[in-house]
Amino acid sequence: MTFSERLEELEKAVIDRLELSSTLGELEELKAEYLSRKGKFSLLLRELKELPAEEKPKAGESANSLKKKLDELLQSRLLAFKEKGQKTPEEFFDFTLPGHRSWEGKHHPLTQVLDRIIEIFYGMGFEVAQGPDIETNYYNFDSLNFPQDHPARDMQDTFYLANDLILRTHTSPVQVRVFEKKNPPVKILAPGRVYRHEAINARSYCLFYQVEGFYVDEGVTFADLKGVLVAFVKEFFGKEVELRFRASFFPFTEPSAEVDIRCIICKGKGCSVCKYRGWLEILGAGMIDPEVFKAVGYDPEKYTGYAFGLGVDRIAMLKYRIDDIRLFYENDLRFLRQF
Ligand code: FA5
Repeated sequence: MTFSERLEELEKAVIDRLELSSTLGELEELKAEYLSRKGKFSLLLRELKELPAEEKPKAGESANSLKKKLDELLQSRLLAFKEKGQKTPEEFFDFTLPGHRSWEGKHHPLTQVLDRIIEIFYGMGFEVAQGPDIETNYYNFDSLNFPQDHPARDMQDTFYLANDLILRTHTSPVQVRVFEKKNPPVKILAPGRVYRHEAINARSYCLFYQVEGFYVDEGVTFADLKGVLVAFVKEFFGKEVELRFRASFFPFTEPSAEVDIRCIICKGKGCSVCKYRGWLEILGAGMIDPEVFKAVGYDPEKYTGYAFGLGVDRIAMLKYRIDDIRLFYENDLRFLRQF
Protein backbone atom coordinates (compact mmCIF):
# COMPACT_ATOMS: atom_id res chain seq x y z
CA MET A 1 0.00 0.00 0.00
CA THR A 2 1.38 3.40 -0.90
CA PHE A 3 1.76 6.14 1.66
CA SER A 4 -1.18 8.13 0.27
CA GLU A 5 -3.37 5.00 0.32
CA ARG A 6 -2.45 4.52 3.97
CA LEU A 7 -3.42 8.14 4.67
CA GLU A 8 -6.77 7.57 3.01
CA GLU A 9 -7.36 4.44 5.00
CA LEU A 10 -6.63 6.25 8.24
CA GLU A 11 -8.89 9.14 7.27
CA LYS A 12 -11.75 6.74 6.63
CA ALA A 13 -11.20 4.94 9.91
CA VAL A 14 -11.24 8.20 11.88
CA ILE A 15 -14.34 9.50 10.14
CA ASP A 16 -16.20 6.21 10.69
CA ARG A 17 -15.33 6.29 14.38
CA LEU A 18 -16.41 9.93 14.63
CA GLU A 19 -19.81 9.05 13.24
CA LEU A 20 -20.21 6.19 15.70
CA SER A 21 -19.11 8.16 18.77
CA SER A 22 -22.00 9.33 20.89
CA THR A 23 -20.31 10.45 24.07
CA LEU A 24 -17.45 12.73 25.00
CA GLY A 25 -15.66 9.76 26.48
CA GLU A 26 -15.70 7.95 23.14
CA LEU A 27 -14.34 11.05 21.37
CA GLU A 28 -11.52 11.27 23.90
CA GLU A 29 -10.67 7.64 23.25
CA LEU A 30 -10.66 8.22 19.51
CA LYS A 31 -8.37 11.21 19.93
CA ALA A 32 -5.96 9.18 22.07
CA GLU A 33 -5.91 6.26 19.64
CA TYR A 34 -5.45 8.20 16.40
CA LEU A 35 -4.49 11.82 16.89
CA SER A 36 -2.35 11.96 20.04
CA ARG A 37 1.45 12.08 20.03
CA LYS A 38 1.68 8.33 20.26
CA GLY A 39 -1.42 7.71 18.15
CA LYS A 40 -1.72 5.90 14.82
CA PHE A 41 -1.33 9.11 12.83
CA SER A 42 2.05 9.94 14.40
CA LEU A 43 3.21 6.38 13.76
CA LEU A 44 2.35 6.77 10.10
CA LEU A 45 4.23 10.10 9.86
CA ARG A 46 7.41 8.36 11.00
CA GLU A 47 7.33 6.36 7.79
CA LEU A 48 7.74 9.60 5.78
CA LYS A 49 11.51 9.37 6.19
CA GLU A 50 11.62 6.11 4.32
CA LEU A 51 10.00 7.55 1.19
CA PRO A 52 12.18 8.47 -1.83
CA ALA A 53 13.36 12.12 -1.55
CA GLU A 54 11.25 13.33 -4.49
CA GLU A 55 8.01 12.00 -2.94
CA LYS A 56 8.61 13.42 0.52
CA PRO A 57 7.42 17.05 0.05
CA LYS A 58 4.07 16.09 -1.49
CA ALA A 59 3.42 13.26 0.95
CA GLY A 60 4.32 15.50 3.90
CA GLU A 61 1.96 18.18 2.67
CA SER A 62 -1.02 15.83 2.28
CA ALA A 63 -0.29 14.30 5.69
CA ASN A 64 -0.28 17.76 7.32
CA SER A 65 -3.48 18.84 5.70
CA LEU A 66 -5.18 15.58 6.67
CA LYS A 67 -4.05 16.00 10.27
CA LYS A 68 -5.45 19.53 10.26
CA LYS A 69 -8.73 18.34 8.78
CA LEU A 70 -9.16 15.54 11.29
CA ASP A 71 -8.24 17.77 14.25
CA GLU A 72 -10.84 20.28 13.14
CA LEU A 73 -13.50 17.61 12.68
CA LEU A 74 -12.80 16.23 16.08
CA GLN A 75 -12.79 19.67 17.71
CA SER A 76 -16.11 20.63 16.18
CA ARG A 77 -17.66 17.34 17.29
CA LEU A 78 -16.29 17.83 20.80
CA LEU A 79 -17.72 21.32 20.89
CA ALA A 80 -21.13 20.11 19.70
CA PHE A 81 -21.22 17.47 22.46
CA LYS A 82 -20.20 20.00 25.10
CA GLU A 83 -22.89 22.39 23.99
CA LYS A 84 -25.41 19.60 24.51
CA GLY A 85 -24.20 19.49 28.11
CA GLN A 86 -22.02 16.38 27.97
CA LYS A 87 -19.10 16.20 30.33
CA THR A 88 -15.68 14.66 29.84
CA PRO A 89 -14.79 11.82 32.23
CA GLU A 90 -12.59 14.23 34.17
CA GLU A 91 -15.43 16.68 34.56
CA PHE A 92 -17.90 13.92 35.24
CA PHE A 93 -16.06 12.34 38.16
CA ASP A 94 -15.38 14.23 41.31
CA PHE A 95 -12.24 12.49 42.47
CA THR A 96 -12.34 14.31 45.79
CA LEU A 97 -15.57 12.63 46.91
CA PRO A 98 -15.14 10.10 49.75
CA GLY A 99 -15.21 6.43 48.69
CA HIS A 100 -17.78 3.86 49.71
CA ARG A 101 -16.46 1.78 52.58
CA SER A 102 -16.82 -1.95 52.11
CA TRP A 103 -17.06 -4.13 55.21
CA GLU A 104 -15.35 -7.45 55.72
CA GLY A 105 -17.54 -10.36 56.84
CA LYS A 106 -17.09 -11.53 60.41
CA HIS A 107 -18.44 -14.13 62.78
CA HIS A 108 -21.10 -13.10 65.26
CA PRO A 109 -19.57 -12.41 68.71
CA LEU A 110 -21.44 -15.39 70.18
CA THR A 111 -19.96 -17.65 67.48
CA GLN A 112 -16.50 -16.29 68.22
CA VAL A 113 -16.93 -17.04 71.93
CA LEU A 114 -18.40 -20.48 71.18
CA ASP A 115 -15.45 -21.31 68.92
CA ARG A 116 -12.97 -20.25 71.59
CA ILE A 117 -14.74 -22.32 74.28
CA ILE A 118 -14.69 -25.38 72.02
CA GLU A 119 -11.03 -24.81 71.24
CA ILE A 120 -10.07 -24.71 74.93
CA PHE A 121 -11.98 -27.89 75.84
CA TYR A 122 -10.79 -29.63 72.71
CA GLY A 123 -7.31 -29.05 74.09
CA MET A 124 -8.39 -30.89 77.26
CA GLY A 125 -9.52 -33.96 75.31
CA PHE A 126 -13.23 -33.29 74.75
CA GLU A 127 -14.92 -34.34 71.51
CA VAL A 128 -17.81 -32.37 70.05
CA ALA A 129 -21.32 -33.88 69.74
CA GLN A 130 -24.70 -32.33 68.99
CA GLY A 131 -28.33 -32.99 69.79
CA PRO A 132 -31.60 -31.67 68.34
CA ASP A 133 -33.13 -28.30 69.32
CA ILE A 134 -36.56 -29.95 69.32
CA GLU A 135 -36.60 -32.51 72.10
CA THR A 136 -39.01 -34.86 73.78
CA ASN A 137 -40.04 -34.56 77.41
CA TYR A 138 -38.17 -37.78 77.99
CA TYR A 139 -34.72 -36.51 77.00
CA ASN A 140 -35.15 -32.98 78.31
CA PHE A 141 -36.67 -33.94 81.70
CA ASP A 142 -37.58 -37.57 82.53
CA SER A 143 -34.26 -39.23 81.71
CA LEU A 144 -32.52 -36.46 83.68
CA ASN A 145 -34.42 -37.37 86.82
CA PHE A 146 -36.71 -34.31 86.88
CA PRO A 147 -39.73 -35.16 89.07
CA GLN A 148 -43.10 -34.94 87.29
CA ASP A 149 -43.99 -31.78 89.19
CA HIS A 150 -40.64 -29.98 88.74
CA PRO A 151 -41.20 -26.22 88.19
CA ALA A 152 -38.94 -26.17 85.10
CA ARG A 153 -41.52 -28.26 83.25
CA ASP A 154 -44.08 -25.57 83.87
CA MET A 155 -45.49 -23.69 80.89
CA GLN A 156 -43.69 -20.66 82.31
CA ASP A 157 -40.31 -22.07 81.47
CA THR A 158 -40.79 -24.42 78.55
CA PHE A 159 -41.91 -23.77 75.01
CA TYR A 160 -44.27 -26.62 74.21
CA LEU A 161 -44.71 -27.71 70.60
CA ALA A 162 -47.04 -30.45 69.38
CA ASN A 163 -47.74 -33.59 71.45
CA ASP A 164 -44.71 -34.59 73.41
CA LEU A 165 -42.30 -32.21 71.67
CA ILE A 166 -40.70 -29.18 73.28
CA LEU A 167 -37.86 -26.77 72.51
CA ARG A 168 -35.02 -28.00 74.70
CA THR A 169 -34.50 -25.85 77.78
CA HIS A 170 -30.86 -26.90 78.22
CA THR A 171 -28.15 -28.96 76.48
CA SER A 172 -28.15 -31.68 79.17
CA PRO A 173 -30.37 -34.04 77.08
CA VAL A 174 -27.33 -34.55 74.85
CA GLN A 175 -25.74 -36.42 77.79
CA VAL A 176 -28.45 -39.09 77.65
CA ARG A 177 -28.40 -39.26 73.85
CA VAL A 178 -24.65 -39.89 73.90
CA PHE A 179 -24.81 -42.39 76.82
CA GLU A 180 -27.38 -44.42 74.87
CA LYS A 181 -24.98 -44.80 71.97
CA LYS A 182 -21.56 -45.03 73.61
CA ASN A 183 -20.06 -46.83 76.54
CA PRO A 184 -17.58 -45.17 78.92
CA PRO A 185 -15.13 -43.60 78.70
CA VAL A 186 -16.98 -40.67 77.13
CA LYS A 187 -15.61 -37.13 77.18
CA ILE A 188 -17.94 -34.89 75.21
CA LEU A 189 -18.65 -31.23 74.57
CA ALA A 190 -22.13 -30.39 73.25
CA PRO A 191 -22.68 -26.77 72.16
CA GLY A 192 -26.08 -25.51 71.06
CA ARG A 193 -29.08 -23.26 71.34
CA VAL A 194 -31.60 -23.59 74.14
CA TYR A 195 -34.97 -21.93 74.71
CA ARG A 196 -36.83 -20.73 77.80
CA HIS A 197 -40.19 -19.14 78.17
CA GLU A 198 -39.08 -16.74 80.87
CA ALA A 199 -39.01 -12.99 81.58
CA ILE A 200 -36.52 -11.19 79.37
CA ASN A 201 -34.09 -8.79 81.03
CA ALA A 202 -30.51 -7.52 80.74
CA ARG A 203 -28.98 -10.95 81.50
CA SER A 204 -31.70 -13.43 80.48
CA TYR A 205 -33.16 -14.03 77.07
CA CYS A 206 -35.78 -16.44 75.70
CA LEU A 207 -33.12 -18.21 73.67
CA PHE A 208 -29.43 -18.47 74.42
CA TYR A 209 -26.46 -20.75 73.95
CA GLN A 210 -25.09 -23.39 76.26
CA VAL A 211 -22.10 -25.66 76.07
CA GLU A 212 -22.57 -28.98 77.86
CA GLY A 213 -19.47 -30.87 78.90
CA PHE A 214 -19.35 -34.32 80.48
CA TYR A 215 -16.84 -36.99 81.29
CA VAL A 216 -17.70 -40.51 82.46
CA ASP A 217 -15.14 -43.16 83.31
CA GLU A 218 -13.96 -45.23 86.24
CA GLY A 219 -12.79 -43.05 89.11
CA VAL A 220 -13.81 -39.59 87.87
CA THR A 221 -14.16 -37.22 90.86
CA PHE A 222 -15.44 -33.78 91.78
CA ALA A 223 -11.80 -32.66 91.92
CA ASP A 224 -11.50 -33.48 88.20
CA LEU A 225 -14.56 -31.31 87.54
CA LYS A 226 -13.13 -28.41 89.52
CA GLY A 227 -9.82 -28.84 87.74
CA VAL A 228 -11.24 -28.52 84.20
CA LEU A 229 -13.54 -25.63 85.12
CA VAL A 230 -10.83 -23.58 86.82
CA ALA A 231 -8.47 -24.31 83.91
CA PHE A 232 -11.12 -23.21 81.45
CA VAL A 233 -11.99 -19.97 83.27
CA LYS A 234 -8.32 -18.99 83.66
CA GLU A 235 -7.59 -19.80 80.03
CA PHE A 236 -10.60 -17.93 78.75
CA PHE A 237 -10.63 -14.84 81.00
CA GLY A 238 -7.02 -14.71 82.16
CA LYS A 239 -5.21 -15.78 85.31
CA GLU A 240 -6.31 -12.82 87.43
CA VAL A 241 -10.07 -13.48 87.15
CA GLU A 242 -11.83 -14.44 90.39
CA LEU A 243 -14.27 -17.36 90.48
CA ARG A 244 -16.17 -19.18 93.18
CA PHE A 245 -18.01 -22.50 93.47
CA ARG A 246 -21.39 -22.39 95.19
CA ALA A 247 -23.40 -25.43 96.29
CA SER A 248 -26.54 -25.79 94.20
CA PHE A 249 -29.12 -28.31 93.07
CA PHE A 250 -29.91 -30.04 89.77
CA PRO A 251 -32.03 -33.23 89.60
CA PHE A 252 -29.41 -34.96 87.42
CA THR A 253 -26.28 -34.20 89.47
CA GLU A 254 -25.28 -34.92 93.07
CA PRO A 255 -23.50 -33.02 94.50
CA SER A 256 -24.23 -29.96 92.37
CA ALA A 257 -22.55 -26.59 92.12
CA GLU A 258 -22.72 -23.32 90.29
CA VAL A 259 -19.74 -21.21 89.32
CA ASP A 260 -19.78 -17.44 89.54
CA ILE A 261 -17.26 -15.01 88.15
CA ARG A 262 -16.44 -11.68 89.72
CA CYS A 263 -18.39 -9.29 87.51
CA ILE A 264 -15.92 -7.82 85.04
CA ILE A 265 -18.35 -5.11 84.00
CA CYS A 266 -18.64 -3.39 87.41
CA LYS A 267 -15.52 -5.04 88.91
CA GLY A 268 -17.68 -6.43 91.70
CA LYS A 269 -19.24 -3.11 92.73
CA GLY A 270 -22.70 -4.15 91.52
CA CYS A 271 -24.53 -3.47 88.26
CA SER A 272 -27.67 -4.53 86.37
CA VAL A 273 -25.83 -7.45 84.73
CA CYS A 274 -24.80 -9.08 88.02
CA LYS A 275 -28.07 -8.09 89.73
CA TYR A 276 -25.99 -5.78 92.00
CA ARG A 277 -24.30 -8.82 93.56
CA GLY A 278 -20.83 -8.30 92.13
CA TRP A 279 -20.80 -11.92 90.89
CA LEU A 280 -22.32 -13.43 87.76
CA GLU A 281 -23.32 -17.07 87.44
CA ILE A 282 -21.84 -18.63 84.31
CA LEU A 283 -22.46 -22.34 84.70
CA GLY A 284 -24.10 -25.19 86.52
CA ALA A 285 -22.25 -28.45 87.19
CA GLY A 286 -22.01 -31.56 89.33
CA MET A 287 -21.40 -35.29 89.56
CA ILE A 288 -23.86 -37.16 87.35
CA ASP A 289 -26.60 -38.73 89.46
CA PRO A 290 -26.67 -42.57 89.54
CA GLU A 291 -30.34 -42.37 88.47
CA VAL A 292 -29.24 -41.02 85.08
CA PHE A 293 -26.75 -43.88 84.68
CA LYS A 294 -29.41 -46.46 85.52
CA ALA A 295 -31.71 -45.05 82.81
CA VAL A 296 -29.05 -45.61 80.14
CA GLY A 297 -27.70 -48.92 81.46
CA TYR A 298 -24.36 -47.66 82.83
CA ASP A 299 -23.27 -49.42 86.02
CA PRO A 300 -23.23 -46.73 88.77
CA GLU A 301 -21.06 -48.95 90.94
CA LYS A 302 -18.38 -48.97 88.29
CA TYR A 303 -18.57 -45.55 86.68
CA THR A 304 -18.69 -42.00 87.90
CA GLY A 305 -18.81 -38.83 85.88
CA TYR A 306 -19.14 -35.09 85.98
CA ALA A 307 -21.16 -32.71 83.83
CA PHE A 308 -21.34 -28.98 83.42
CA GLY A 309 -23.44 -26.53 81.41
CA LEU A 310 -21.91 -23.17 80.48
CA GLY A 311 -24.01 -20.10 79.65
CA VAL A 312 -22.27 -18.86 76.51
CA ASP A 313 -24.09 -15.52 76.36
CA ARG A 314 -23.15 -14.64 79.93
CA ILE A 315 -19.54 -15.51 79.19
CA ALA A 316 -19.63 -13.34 76.05
CA MET A 317 -21.13 -10.46 78.06
CA LEU A 318 -18.29 -10.64 80.55
CA LYS A 319 -15.61 -10.99 77.92
CA TYR A 320 -16.77 -8.03 75.85
CA ARG A 321 -18.26 -6.02 78.76
CA ILE A 322 -21.74 -5.99 77.28
CA ASP A 323 -24.39 -4.94 79.71
CA ASP A 324 -27.46 -6.23 77.86
CA ILE A 325 -27.88 -9.76 76.42
CA ARG A 326 -30.55 -8.54 73.96
CA LEU A 327 -27.86 -6.80 71.91
CA PHE A 328 -26.69 -10.22 70.70
CA TYR A 329 -30.05 -10.96 69.12
CA GLU A 330 -31.02 -7.61 67.60
CA ASN A 331 -28.64 -7.86 64.64
CA ASP A 332 -27.84 -4.17 64.74
CA LEU A 333 -24.80 -3.88 62.46
CA ARG A 334 -23.44 -0.93 64.43
CA PHE A 335 -23.14 -3.33 67.38
CA LEU A 336 -21.92 -6.38 65.45
CA ARG A 337 -19.20 -4.50 63.54
CA GLN A 338 -17.34 -3.85 66.78
CA PHE A 339 -16.22 -7.48 67.16
C1 FA5 B 1 -28.81 -25.75 83.38
O1 FA5 B 1 -29.35 -25.43 82.32
C2 FA5 B 1 -28.18 -27.09 83.59
N1 FA5 B 1 -28.52 -27.95 82.48
C3 FA5 B 1 -26.66 -26.93 83.73
C4 FA5 B 1 -26.00 -28.18 84.18
C5 FA5 B 1 -25.40 -29.00 83.26
C6 FA5 B 1 -25.96 -28.51 85.55
C7 FA5 B 1 -24.76 -30.19 83.65
C8 FA5 B 1 -25.32 -29.69 85.97
C9 FA5 B 1 -24.74 -30.49 85.02
P1 FA5 B 1 -29.09 -23.38 84.44
O2 FA5 B 1 -30.55 -23.26 84.25
O3 FA5 B 1 -28.53 -22.79 85.69
O4 FA5 B 1 -28.59 -24.88 84.39
O5 FA5 B 1 -28.35 -22.69 83.19
C10 FA5 B 1 -26.96 -22.81 82.98
C11 FA5 B 1 -26.35 -21.47 82.58
O6 FA5 B 1 -27.06 -20.92 81.46
C12 FA5 B 1 -26.51 -20.41 83.66
O7 FA5 B 1 -25.44 -20.51 84.57
C13 FA5 B 1 -26.47 -19.14 82.87
O8 FA5 B 1 -25.12 -18.79 82.62
C14 FA5 B 1 -27.10 -19.51 81.58
N2 FA5 B 1 -28.51 -19.06 81.50
C15 FA5 B 1 -29.59 -19.57 82.15
N3 FA5 B 1 -30.73 -18.94 81.79
C16 FA5 B 1 -30.36 -18.00 80.90
C17 FA5 B 1 -31.08 -17.04 80.11
N4 FA5 B 1 -32.40 -16.91 80.20
N5 FA5 B 1 -30.38 -16.24 79.27
C18 FA5 B 1 -29.04 -16.39 79.18
N6 FA5 B 1 -28.32 -17.27 79.84
C19 FA5 B 1 -28.95 -18.08 80.71
